[in-house]
Amino acid sequence: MKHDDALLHARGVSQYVRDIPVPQGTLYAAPVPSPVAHGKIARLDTEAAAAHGGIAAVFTARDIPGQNQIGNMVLDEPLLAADEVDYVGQPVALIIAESMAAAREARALIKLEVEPLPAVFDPREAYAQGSLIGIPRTFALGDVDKIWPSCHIVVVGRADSGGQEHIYLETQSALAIPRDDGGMKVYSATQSPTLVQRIIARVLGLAMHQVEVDVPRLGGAFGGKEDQATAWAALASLAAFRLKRPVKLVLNRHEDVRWTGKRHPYSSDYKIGLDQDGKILAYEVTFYQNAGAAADLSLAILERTLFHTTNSYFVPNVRATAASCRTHLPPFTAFRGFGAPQAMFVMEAAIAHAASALRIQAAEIQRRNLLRQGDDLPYGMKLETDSPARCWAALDKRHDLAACRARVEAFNRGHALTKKGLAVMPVCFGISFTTTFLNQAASLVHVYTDGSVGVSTAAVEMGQGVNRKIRRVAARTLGISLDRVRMESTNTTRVANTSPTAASSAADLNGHATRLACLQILERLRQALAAERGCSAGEINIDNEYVLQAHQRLDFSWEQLVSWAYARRIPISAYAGYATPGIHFDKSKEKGRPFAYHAVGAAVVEATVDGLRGVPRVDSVKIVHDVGQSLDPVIDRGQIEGAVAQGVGWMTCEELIYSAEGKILTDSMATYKVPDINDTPEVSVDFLEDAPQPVGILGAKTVGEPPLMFGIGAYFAILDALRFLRPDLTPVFLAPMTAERTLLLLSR
Ligand code: LUZ
Ligand code: MOS
Repeated sequence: MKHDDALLHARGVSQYVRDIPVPQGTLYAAPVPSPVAHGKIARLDTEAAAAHGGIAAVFTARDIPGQNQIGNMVLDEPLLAADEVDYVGQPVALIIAESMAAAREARALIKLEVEPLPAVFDPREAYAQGSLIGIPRTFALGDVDKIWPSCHIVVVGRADSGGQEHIYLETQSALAIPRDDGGMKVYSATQSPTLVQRIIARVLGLAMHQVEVDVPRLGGAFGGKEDQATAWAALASLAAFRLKRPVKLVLNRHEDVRWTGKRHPYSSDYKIGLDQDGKILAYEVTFYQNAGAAADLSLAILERTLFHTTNSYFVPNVRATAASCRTHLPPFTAFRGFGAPQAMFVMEAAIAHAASALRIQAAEIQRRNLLRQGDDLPYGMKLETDSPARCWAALDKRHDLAACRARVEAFNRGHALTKKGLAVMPVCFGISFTTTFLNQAASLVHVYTDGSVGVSTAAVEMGQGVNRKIRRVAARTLGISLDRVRMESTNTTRVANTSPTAASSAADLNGHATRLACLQILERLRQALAAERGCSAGEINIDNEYVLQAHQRLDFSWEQLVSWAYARRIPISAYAGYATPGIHFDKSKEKGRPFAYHAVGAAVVEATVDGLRGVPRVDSVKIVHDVGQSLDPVIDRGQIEGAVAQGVGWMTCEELIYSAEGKILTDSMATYKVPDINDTPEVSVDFLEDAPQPVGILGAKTVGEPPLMFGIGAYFAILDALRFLRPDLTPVFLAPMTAERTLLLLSR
């Protein structure tokens, strides 16, 4: 089964926001970025630029009719800098021109003088200066302080992980078209149509019903368009509103990489205590999150870091503290995993450190401490599945971990300069938005009189296959063929108050809502037909495009049924909402049941290091993942493979480098290295057998984010190989483990 749009993509005819034919008179917008990381705007003179040929207007903060504020969770982010700039790349003005090239060219004519102020780029430094977003939070279980003295060993250390650029293929884009009544229709490449709508309304001083946001599809997002599509859509709308002409804004790759947020870099301190047998007794950790210059989603991401502090392990005594530190870099934002990968990296570092101190395999510690059903998690929830241990066992059965280890050691005995390494990486990821109220969705289902079906939901298709999954839900619920069902664009006038397509939840939430809407239509059809045939509604069913009565197929097709129903004035459209049941969280106690369920898996990662050149290579990632009863195994497999490549990239080759002035140097695909076809490892995926899921839609578990974290194993597999080359090496936990870093470690 293919992705819904596979044929369109392959033929190059799929329309992204930038491909939508623009109305006549469309203008183009180019933001003017701040050249310095922190400073006071002393002079901003736009006259020369505005007078230039082909330039329609130049806007600054003074031209904003509503509020100059695009903050979502915290109101700390201007659309256009007014008095002060807080990071290199922050928009200070907007040039509108007849062509994109003219708009970009005119940037050179803007006279911007900034009096520099001290800037901070390191989260620990920001923390020391008291530059925080919100107040630090602590999750605790048991009492770590009481336990340290009774531990057989206690190790302390530091672990740092770098940021990660999303490299969605489609860069940030928006097309704003003024409506005749003063409102605005906006095509936006966003995961959060309602957020874009709300912020545009705020910036323009309009009611939300005057702003319509439509999302045809995204060319990838990975979290980068959860909060950060907003600014570009709002800028285009500002210009369209002022000039009463359509305005298009599309960032090029350099601009996108320079100006937009990325995964948060973290710096963390850990302390872990174990008994003689490798049982973890206590774990204490402090996370310093580099939030960048504005809150964006940092506090929600910080919260998910805390939720995933101990990953797949049961630790009876835990104290985890996390601080969001404000620095002068572009605001960091959501990225697949949303703070959980950063936490899991630290936990694995602590385990690797303890393993080397205890002189046992890390995998031994991992296995002995895997969460079991009923175990307490540090946030008040008990684990409701035995999948961590079952996935580990299935992985061991499928790939024989002891044999893998023996094979690696045999290879290493036979090779002096090239060494292999191995790491197992279990993942246990909570499913639901941690912000409980976001766990809702809605669906609008229209059945047309020819039997075809159109479905609108809050879900945004970004290549992850959510459209196909929801189509499957509708087709299965109605008893008709998949071809009958079409997914419409995501549009705020058809489905309002959308939660972002995020948190791996879109198929779950919107699938449930679609099922409920389809059931309404089905029930009306059954009632009407039962009345006509003098039977009970329960006897009527639709299966395989035909109506059944008491399991007997009638000579009455779906198509005949719907036109029959329409002629009897039975409504064949329905709207339904869905809210995840049974979830809650009390922030005053940091306890609750925040997740509907946990997504679980385990992987074994193998790597090879060339000891002479220092080049690491991740050879394979072999996975057993619990997807429940997959809604679409091919899509799930694709999601897992892509996530692994992204996780491995984050841990090995993707490195963000900034100048001392806070300017990103790795601002192109030539300098920022993502895994390509040659260095993506072999990925093998098996689904856990007999893994039903009562909460997910039609028994399926979600796959979006969790498999990214299998990639963390790549770091530890390389570290393992390095220890064969340099047995005296003290383990360092500083990701990514690039070729440069590997070489430096080997040569020091
Ligand atoms: N976005 C969000 C997310 O707003 N809340 C979440 O809990 C979340 N989790 C993962 C990815 N995006
Ligand atoms: Mo996300 S990190 O937008 O699910």
